[in-house]
Parts: sequence; C-alpha cells; structure tokens
Amino acid sequence: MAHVWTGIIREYMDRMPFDADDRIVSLGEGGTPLIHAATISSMVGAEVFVKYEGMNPTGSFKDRGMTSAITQVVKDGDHTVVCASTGNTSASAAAYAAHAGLKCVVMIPQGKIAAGKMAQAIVHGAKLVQVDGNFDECLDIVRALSEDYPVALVNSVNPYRLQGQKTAAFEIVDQLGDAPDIHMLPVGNAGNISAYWMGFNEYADAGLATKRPKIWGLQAEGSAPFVQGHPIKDPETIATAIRIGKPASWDLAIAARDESGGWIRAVSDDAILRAQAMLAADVGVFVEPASAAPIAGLLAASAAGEVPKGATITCTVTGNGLKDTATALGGREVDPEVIPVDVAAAAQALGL
Ligand code: AN7
Repeated sequence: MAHVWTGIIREYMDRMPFDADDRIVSLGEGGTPLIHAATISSMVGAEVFVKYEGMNPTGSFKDRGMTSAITQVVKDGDHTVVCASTGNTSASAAAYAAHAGLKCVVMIPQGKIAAGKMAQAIVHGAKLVQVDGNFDECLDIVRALSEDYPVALVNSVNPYRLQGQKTAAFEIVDQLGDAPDIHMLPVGNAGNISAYWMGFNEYADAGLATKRPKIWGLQAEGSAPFVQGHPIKDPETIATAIRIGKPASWDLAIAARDESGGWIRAVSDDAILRAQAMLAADVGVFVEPASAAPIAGLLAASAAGEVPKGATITCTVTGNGLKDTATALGGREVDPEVIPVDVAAAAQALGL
C-alpha cells in the first residue's frame, strides 16, 4: 500500500516538540516534490533539484512552520494569533487559524502584497490591517501587540515556526539519500535559512546524512541587508515576499552562512524575472518571484565559474506562482487570438 502523507508533525514526530497526545493542527503540509531540473543542470554543470514548496496547502513553505506554531497556540489555550506579513505568512496563518477555530489578525505593508495572498487572508476570514509602512515596521507593531495584548505571535521569531520549517531539510535528505553539497534559498526575514541549517545539522548529528551542505542565500538587490552588512531602511524589490530590510533572525542566518562555509548574495529584479520564466518554461514549475532568486543566483555563480562540477545542488522554491500572476504576466502578450469554431481556423492560428 502507498504511504499516505500525514503532515510534517506526524511524519517527523520524534524530532518535533510535540507528542501523540497533542491536538495536531495540520492541513497535510510538507511531503513536497524534489524535482530534477535537467536544463538548468546542464547549463551549470551540476545536478540541480528544486524543492517545490508551492505545493503546500496554502502554496508556500510557511505552512510547515504554521502547523507547529498553531499547534502550540492551541496547546497554550490562546484564542487569537497575530502576524506581520509580506503575504505568505498571513495566508498560512489565516488558513491554520481557521482550521483550528482561532481568530487571526494580520498587519501588512500597504499596497505591497500580491493579490493572491491578500485574497487568501481575506477568504480564510482573517482581520487585515494595512500599515502605511514596510514589513519591518509591521513586525515591530505586532511584537509590541503580542507583549501587551492577549494575542499569540506567529511570525518566525516564534521558535515553533523554525521547528516546523526544519523538516524541509529532513525531506531533502530523505529524498536524495544524503545531504546535497549546496543548498540554495531566498532570504527575507531569515527564518527559513536558519531552519534549514538547523534541520541539516540535526540529521547529520543523528547520522542520517554523511555531510552538511554549504548554504547559499539570495536576496533581491534593493532589499539586501545581509549583503550590505546592516539593516536597511527602505527595501524595494519586485519580489515583494522578500521586501524586508531588518531580518529578525539576523544572527542565526549569519551562523548558517558562516558555519556552512556558504554565502548570501543579491540578484537583480530582472535576473529574478528571467529565472522565474526559465523555471516555468524549462522545469514546469511556476513560482513567485522571490522563489526564483536562488535560480538567478545559481546562474550568476555559474557564470563566475563558482559552481563545483557535478555537485548536487538543491534549491528551495518557496512559493507558488499563482499567488502573483500580475508580476509573472507583466510585459507579456495576455490576449490570445480569438477564432470562430472551425478546425481550419484553429490550425491556421496555431501555425500547424
Ligand atoms: C515566497 O510572508 O516574510 O527568510 O511575511 O514568502 O524565512 O523570511 C515571507 C518570506 C522567501 C523569505 N520566499 O523567507 C512573510 C514573509 C517566499 C516568502 C521568503 C518569504 P524568510
């Protein structure tokens, strides 16, 4: 009989801060595909795989952290969760809160989150407030709210978030049979890079992997505090998910970079959009712009001769392209020819 996936907490229960008696709040997250990217592999002279996190229940990796964060909120007996978000955290928090019967309140930077993510939070019944400021300022507000009011913070400063998100590293090792040589991912608030490093270390320490990957993190050029070496005030990028200037998990991300012998670099918005198109057209995986940053970074590293020949490289593509169709379609022909109901006209229109 096929193994039916039961969500990351149940699948990795022995490595999670929960036990079988806990009421697990799950939408079946995790168990996402690791897909070989043949064209990109031959372009860079390595074996490249993408971890397709857009396959999660709300379309992003945030669900891994939200199942564990919300499970703990229920355990603690809290009734309302709060988060700041560039869109995906709020979509995920809203869905898991709905499933658990909790209230969800969300602070988002005004006009700076993708339409699909906004729709998710609204439809799942969250109370949304737009802030005339950026994500970092929204996070400052919700941190203060969670100190002074009876609301539980579910941003990645909540340690249960990283506990859930580390399972993506477990899955990659389980899927490959060992850790990759290099793992690449986008870096925004820096929770995920910290969680992956935790997960790869935990598996190596347990003898379940023979090595630990170098971690290569990617930011958008206009929003690259780790590349600048300090927080920045007015982050800007088309990849709104990672439009973050003051990452909360700063020290953990620096540790992941340095202990692994990796790096964090920046790529331009144009390079991100080209990588997004390449992933869709060559791999068959439609991601949101932020998720394409690692591929853009991989192509740049390859052009600089920095990709080790034959290395196994995994790239987390963090969010589903359906969340932000406007950016993906920007500058493209979106009004295909209309024909009468006629086979000959169809053949002619299709150039057959
Ligand atoms: C698609 O939703 O911060 O470095 O508020 O949505 O762990 O922050 C989203 C971040 C990468 C960066 N890719 O991850 C939010 C939020 C996508 C994202 C990141 C985000 P972190």
